[in-house]
Amino acid sequence: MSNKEDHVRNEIIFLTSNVNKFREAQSVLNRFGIRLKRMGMLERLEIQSESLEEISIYSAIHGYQMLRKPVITEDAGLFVFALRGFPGPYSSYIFRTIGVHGLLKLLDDITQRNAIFKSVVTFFDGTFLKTFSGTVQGEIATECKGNKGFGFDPIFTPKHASNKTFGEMNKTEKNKYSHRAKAFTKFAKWYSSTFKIKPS
Ligand code: ITT
Repeated sequence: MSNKEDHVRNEIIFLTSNVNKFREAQSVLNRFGIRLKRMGMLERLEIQSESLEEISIYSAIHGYQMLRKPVITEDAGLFVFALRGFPGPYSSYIFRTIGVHGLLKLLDDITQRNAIFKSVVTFFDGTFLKTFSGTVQGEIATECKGNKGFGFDPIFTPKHASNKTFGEMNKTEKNKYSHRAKAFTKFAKWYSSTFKIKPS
């Protein structure tokens, strides 16, 4: 593996159960002529850890070992300053349990609403193990706004985006600011220069 032809011939498998993440990532990679194929998370592929890097790298290594094809994994989280970084690596669990409204409730009467979304993308093809991260600063809105996107999008207002939440943005607009778009752009730059991929 890892020779140029194999990478050009094969798509990269993005191991994720989240279709929205997949669409946002593919939209970034389209500009670079890189194709992804989505595969749901394989069983026992995610570990619990306080580090997005650790989770993402573990999933990529184990995903590659099972599939023997180039894989990408991404772990992302929302870090709220007033909650000392919570829910961070536990974002998926918190979203499934207390949800967006539960998080808003934790911030009742709190005026310092700064937060960061972070994404860590890992690529592994049996030879190259690379991680790329992206962050976006913003604030937690006081109520849900917009019905686009997924997860905590309706309550996250990125800086310098005219007060709109991610939930009020389409994919293209969200990708101008998002943690995911930043991490995948870094990956795409590295991948296309390493494997000499030209936009199609
Ligand atoms: P996979 O692990 O299968 O890729 P996931 O949805 O569990 O999918 P993560 O663990 O990376 O993805 O993300 C944790 C949670 O953080 C996710 O379920 C969302 O609730 C939230 N999240 C991550 N990125 C987000 C984004 O761009 N917009 C809104 N919420 C996001």
